[in-house]
Amino acid sequence: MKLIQPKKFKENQLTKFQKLKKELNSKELSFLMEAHNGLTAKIAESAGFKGIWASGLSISTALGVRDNNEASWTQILDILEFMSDATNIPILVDGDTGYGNFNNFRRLVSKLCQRDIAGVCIEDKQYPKTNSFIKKYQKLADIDEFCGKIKAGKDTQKNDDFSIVARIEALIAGWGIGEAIKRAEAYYKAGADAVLIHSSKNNANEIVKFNKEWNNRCPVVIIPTTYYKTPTNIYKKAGISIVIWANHSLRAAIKAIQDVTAHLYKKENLRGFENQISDIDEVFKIAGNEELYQAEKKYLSEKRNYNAVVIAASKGEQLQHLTKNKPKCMLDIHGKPLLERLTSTLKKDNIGKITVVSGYKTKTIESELNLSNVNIIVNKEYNKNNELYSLYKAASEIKENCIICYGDIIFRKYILDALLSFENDIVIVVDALFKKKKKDYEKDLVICDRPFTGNYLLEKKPASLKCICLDEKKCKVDGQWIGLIKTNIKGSKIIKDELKILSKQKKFNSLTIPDLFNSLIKKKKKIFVLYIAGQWLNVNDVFDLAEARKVTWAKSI
Ligand code: SPV
Ligand code: MG
Repeated sequence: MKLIQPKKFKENQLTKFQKLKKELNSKELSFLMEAHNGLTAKIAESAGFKGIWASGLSISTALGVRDNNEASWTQILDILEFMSDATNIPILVDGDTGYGNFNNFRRLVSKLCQRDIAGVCIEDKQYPKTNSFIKKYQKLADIDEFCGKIKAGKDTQKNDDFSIVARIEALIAGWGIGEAIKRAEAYYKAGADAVLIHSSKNNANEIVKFNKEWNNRCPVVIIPTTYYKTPTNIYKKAGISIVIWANHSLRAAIKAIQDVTAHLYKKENLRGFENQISDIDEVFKIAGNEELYQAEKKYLSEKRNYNAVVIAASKGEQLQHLTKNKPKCMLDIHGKPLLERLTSTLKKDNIGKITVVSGYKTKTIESELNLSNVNIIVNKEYNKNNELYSLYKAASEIKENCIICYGDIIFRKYILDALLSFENDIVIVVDALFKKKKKDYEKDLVICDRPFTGNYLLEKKPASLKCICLDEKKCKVDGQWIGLIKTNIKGSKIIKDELKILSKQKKFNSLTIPDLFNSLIKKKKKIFVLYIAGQWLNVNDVFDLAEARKVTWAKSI
């Protein structure tokens, strides 16, 4: 009898077909872990298993049907495709009895090869199959008919290294070792790459006996579901090639799901059970969210990767009784809080994560703002410090590409679009048509290296900031900073580093964002300017509020 000569494979360059072949033919004992969907396949791979058993019993059960070929083979194929796509280790699929005669099996084999499934195991029983552990008469297939099936499969396989494992049910059906060997011999001759000898005994005696007689004529696979206590050594000594843990993911899942379901049903609360289930981060980790995040950075337009930090801690003293119960950012503008209009403008431009630094009456923000994609950081001492301190509270969120803005402004979306199109490290938005008014507390007036040209669509090179927070009467002002900043990765770091330095100063609690700008300018850091001509507003007092409620564009943002 010809002995199988293991093929020499170059490690790391193996196809899934070759990987399974290698495990079947190697002298080492290896293990396949059951999986029944993409998730369990991934878990088997990350645990270190060299291959997966796509169990018919488990896939059927997970689909809510019986292991009697109730799920069609194409439905199983769809599941296998998910499992194969999710992993890099080979899958040996439980092909039951081959879903019909040789002809049906041929079609299965060619589809499995197309889907990168490394091998199939078929059992010598009749269609529709019955699970081997169901204690009823198990009718075996005719040997010649089964051999024809194996031959048809081997002739059809589109990949030379695809494996067909012939499963012998003679011991299950009570026909004894003699019949099992006879069948093994016939199947091997018909072209099977390995045989699987199945047993439902609670010890490995008949398996060991079979192997002794079989004497390694071709690789042998076993499924120790009932004789699971057998020490691995016995299999090694018997010369077994692969051990399959055939249903253990499914059984573990059933128990775990039953437990948490019962707990939730009874207690109507997860408390006390949280450590017995995976946390959501684990779910994202298994799903591979990190890869998507990296891919988004590579393939999506820049603006999708923006974070935003919105400074909305102050009460708005000038608004007097209007801000008795809510911060000014929550004042109603055409039926929606101002902050809702601001955050929805940000969301419309796909700003991924918005962090609002609240202070005064945080609860109103929490209860009245749509919090999807919005995270709130509370500056509890908002009345003892100034806006730079609020920004500092959210320093960890100033990362990568970031929008930083005051919480009491709204602006038309094209302003944000234009800002996001700048590639410079730090860019601020300056209104060149600011009204020469007005109030003592009006600030953020700026001088730039050149004035607004009046034709901002054609401005190729952005202006840059020379200084901010000036006394308008003393010098010629180019505009008013509207409270909106954009940074890229480098700009975010520059701002964060400067915040750290300024936070060490005694007067830090009194500092404003313009102080941060001036400090950066002193250090020769460039702050670029996007000039705009109106189409934004802030709400500092009742006059501003009245204007905001008058402006019609505010309704549509
Ligand atoms: C399966 O996992 O579906 C099998 C193995 O066929 S067993 O259920 O142990 O027969
Ligand atoms: Mg099965």
